[in-house]
Amino acid sequence: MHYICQDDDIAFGLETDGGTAQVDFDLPTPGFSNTTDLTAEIDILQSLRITELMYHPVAGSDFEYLRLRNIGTATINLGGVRFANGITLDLPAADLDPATETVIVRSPSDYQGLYGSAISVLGTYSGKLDNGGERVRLEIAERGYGILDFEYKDGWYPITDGGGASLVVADSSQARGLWSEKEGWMAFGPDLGTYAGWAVASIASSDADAFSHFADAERDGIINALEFALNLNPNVTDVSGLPVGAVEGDFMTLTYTKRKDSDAVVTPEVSGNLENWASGSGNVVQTLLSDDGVTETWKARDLTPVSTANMRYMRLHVVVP
Ligand SMILES: [Ca+2]
Ligand SMILES: [Ca+2]
Ligand SMILES: [Ca+2]
Repeated sequence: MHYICQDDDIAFGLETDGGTAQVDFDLPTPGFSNTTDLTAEIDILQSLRITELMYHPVAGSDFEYLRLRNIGTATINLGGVRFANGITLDLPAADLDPATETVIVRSPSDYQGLYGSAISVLGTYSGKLDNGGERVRLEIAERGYGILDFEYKDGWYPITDGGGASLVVADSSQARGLWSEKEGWMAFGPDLGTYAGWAVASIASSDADAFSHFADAERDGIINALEFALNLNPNVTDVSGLPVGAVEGDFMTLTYTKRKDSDAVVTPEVSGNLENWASGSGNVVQTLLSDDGVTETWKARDLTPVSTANMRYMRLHVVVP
């Protein structure tokens, strides 16, 4: 008897065999008595959710990951749960406690090299998350019950399509149908004001070593920390955007562009002997030349006249946490 549209993957039947109460079942029960104990399956179905998809990392598919969360109140065991479409993986028989997350990845070493080990890696999947979007199915293998079955799209949030951001579910307790809708997801961008966020979003390399502060993968002599602080490009040899020194009238100047709103600290310093360096208002005066919202360009001027000194030098002191 059908009198309303049913939800996907929700069966409808008599609460007890031979009874009269009619209820929605969280699990269909073909071949079983309606009183079969499917508590474990129901817990998984109601509690296990995909909460993040990094399907198109800047650095290449080895840096993909998919985050899972137990949104329920009971510990669930993931044995018998599998990814059956898009990527394939039989999850190991590990427990996932309530409000706990884990990730599955394409390459554990690359994942941990770039993102760290704050979230444990549960398993390594085969295949890739298609950069153009595709259907992903998470199911209870033995019974074929769909936990989540959805199609994500690269066009929902272009910044997730190789722009450094991932797809994160808007609300992990939302209706399962929302996994297939743009409204069910948000773009989660890295914090470009931190070195780690900038590196994840900016460095196009499949080599985990390329992400360190001191790496210089494209060999332009500028280490990543400086590429970050001065808003340069870590993937190409920079020919413009570098600090420029000059003598204006009787004073040395150094004009430089730096990233705004970052935790890098860029300080112009002056010296007469390359040994003792000074900074601050008694030694250097700075003028803001331009601000485009992302970067600021400053001109620093040495307060010691060139004509009164044997030698004058200027440099930028850069600290990147
Ligand atoms: Ca991909
Ligand atoms: Ca470089
Ligand atoms: Ca560069």
